[in-house]
Amino acid sequence: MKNNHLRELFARRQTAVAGWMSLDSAYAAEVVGSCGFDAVVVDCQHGMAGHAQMVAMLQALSHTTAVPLVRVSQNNLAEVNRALDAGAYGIICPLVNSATEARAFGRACRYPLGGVEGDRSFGPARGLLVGGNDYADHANAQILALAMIETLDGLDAVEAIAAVPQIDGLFIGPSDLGIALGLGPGAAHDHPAMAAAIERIHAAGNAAGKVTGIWCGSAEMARDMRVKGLQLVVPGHDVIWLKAEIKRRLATIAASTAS
Ligand code: 3PY
Ligand code: MG
Repeated sequence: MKNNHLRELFARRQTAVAGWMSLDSAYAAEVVGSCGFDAVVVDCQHGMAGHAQMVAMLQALSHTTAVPLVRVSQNNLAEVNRALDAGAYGIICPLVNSATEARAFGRACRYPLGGVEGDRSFGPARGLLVGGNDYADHANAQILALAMIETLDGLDAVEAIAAVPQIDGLFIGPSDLGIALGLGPGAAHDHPAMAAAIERIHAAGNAAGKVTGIWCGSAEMARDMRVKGLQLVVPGHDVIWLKAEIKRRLATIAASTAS
């Protein structure tokens, strides 16, 4: 099976940088995947993509060097299986609130093979195409299962969640976590309560030998999180980048004077 490049980066203790798609466009995924990101996440929770568009976006990502990941809309065996069968090399699961929920999610990502406890059903239609004929032998070791910590319950249980064997890592959702902490969705990452929560989650990941990733609203936040040693950072999403560049261009033109 083709290696998961993210696992190679994590093993070398390098921080991976991922793009994030909220548009439901294969062409846009292809463009973002060609920009040099280590991975690209198709967001099926808050993004626009349904199943058919997600499949088309994973196909578009296949001829880029970015590892294709999917954020599913909920912790659901069928949805996780469909994204993996469509060729995702990793799943980000939102709103994981307990070790029990983390176990259900992690099991959804694993085949019950070789002593591994899993619930994944066999039928990796596109997984075989992108991974190779030996997909079943290696999928458990290659696929990444990242549990989102973004609620007070999740934060309280983070050490137990990180210890679940089927989970490869934690992924922080700062907007929901900011709301949970009473700071609102735009809370600064260096607000003391937010910084302490991020530190606790990162420490729990490290103690369990798991990676910790984080969604970031800006490149500056992603840079700061990389400096702190988080292993996966996401510097915003496609629509943020698009809007920012459109506004910048319009402002440049508006600042000019006609001669
Ligand atoms: C959050 O910040 O809550 C997220 O889920 C990031 O997409
Ligand atoms: Mg969230």
